[in-house]
Amino acid sequence: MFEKILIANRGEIALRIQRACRTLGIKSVAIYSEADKDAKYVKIADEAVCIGPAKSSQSYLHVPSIIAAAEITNAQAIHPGYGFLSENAEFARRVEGSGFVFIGPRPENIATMGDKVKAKEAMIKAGVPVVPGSEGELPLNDKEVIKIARKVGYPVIIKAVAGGGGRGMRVVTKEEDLLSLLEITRSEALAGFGNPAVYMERYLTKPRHIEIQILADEYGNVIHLGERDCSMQRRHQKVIEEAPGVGITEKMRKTIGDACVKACKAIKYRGAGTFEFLFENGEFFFIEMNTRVQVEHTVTEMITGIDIVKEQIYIASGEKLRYKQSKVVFKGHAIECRINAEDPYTFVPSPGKIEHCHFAGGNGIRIDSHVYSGYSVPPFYDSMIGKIIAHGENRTETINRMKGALLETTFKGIKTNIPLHLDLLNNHGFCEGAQSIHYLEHYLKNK
Ligand code: MV4
Repeated sequence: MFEKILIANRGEIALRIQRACRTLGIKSVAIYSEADKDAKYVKIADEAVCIGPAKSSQSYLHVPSIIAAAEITNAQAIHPGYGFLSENAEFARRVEGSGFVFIGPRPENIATMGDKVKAKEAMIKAGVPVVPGSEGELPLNDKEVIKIARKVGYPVIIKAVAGGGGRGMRVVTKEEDLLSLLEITRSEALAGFGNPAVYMERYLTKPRHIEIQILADEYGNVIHLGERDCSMQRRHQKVIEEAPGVGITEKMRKTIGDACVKACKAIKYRGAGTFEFLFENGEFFFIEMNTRVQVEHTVTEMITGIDIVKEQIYIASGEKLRYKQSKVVFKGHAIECRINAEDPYTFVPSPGKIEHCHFAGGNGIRIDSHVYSGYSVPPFYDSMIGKIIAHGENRTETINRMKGALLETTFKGIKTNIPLHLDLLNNHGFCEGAQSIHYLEHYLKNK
């Protein structure tokens, strides 16, 4: 096992990884930008290294500074968290090339999944159901593209091969619009990702976003930890996530989970990973794979009792997977509310000094947050300041617990989206469950 790990991230996930290191008795190194010097996890870190100014490109994305911090502190491994460099294959290669262990997948797997066409091809080969669409990237010949779209059937969606997470996509409802929207998507892809290649899929009009968490070790052992429903989103930012998914039967979970396990074995995947699916009319369609720990990993942890970050560290240290599939049992229901420093109705960010704050507690409530009374939320990064996770015997009990936790929680000095969460948890449609990815945006429009 490692003696010291460098945490190449900030905010609540830096604290989350620091906690996992303490659990395992591993020393950890916090890196921080000048804007994060007052973060509590920095102050209580075993060691902390300032790696640059507030701007991410000069700190949390600045590879030489991060590698240098690992060298001067004698860290053995680097955990990238989520966002920033977590899905950058070149970073993973440079970490390993500098003699450190990258706590994550093999660089080749990160690169494959970063190319959405290659990712889909790998899934088709492994028997995972994908959204029907073009075979690979679209040709440059307009007539060919028109033919492909007719075959796929309208509405279609054009996506950037190098995109993902909702960036660089266009829905086309009729043939007249196809070529102009194709051109726009290609030039945006080139400008945004340096790669103009695009592909096409049939556009699913009312899907849910269901994702499967997997864990894989170095030796080809793989398990799945069931699904999460992440359909409650606004502008591709998830707001509430839950596990298990309402209406996802044991049989469906086993079928799709086993398919993901088989795919991991086929591509020799290692580490934690998530398969994203669109779920419509009882069918799963693969869209993307995330090769990192995700914000919403917590709901899976609550219902399985498995510490995903701890397992990432065990896997990276070369241990055999410590759980067999038959030992993974799902207990109760969990919901996560992402707490953002923002206006709950306009969504305008609300950074600044937290004059005072108080978080909920009690049975079945978990708080993952790095903020405290007197802390100033810097304006340079994501507005998420923490997560409240509720766990209960069933979904109703979990919703009730979460409402209590939101009522107990107070923030003075900054605005948060807690009022929005309370509105949603009292909303009939939310309480019914199994809503599509468009539900929250429609709800907000009608309010
Ligand atoms: C789609 C889709 C409908 N049909 N693909 C958006 C994020 C990216 N991961 C894929 N996305 C979508 N792909 C087909 N063929 C609808 C979306 C989509 C979406 C997906 C998941 C969560 C939220 C979403 C919000 C809008 C659109």
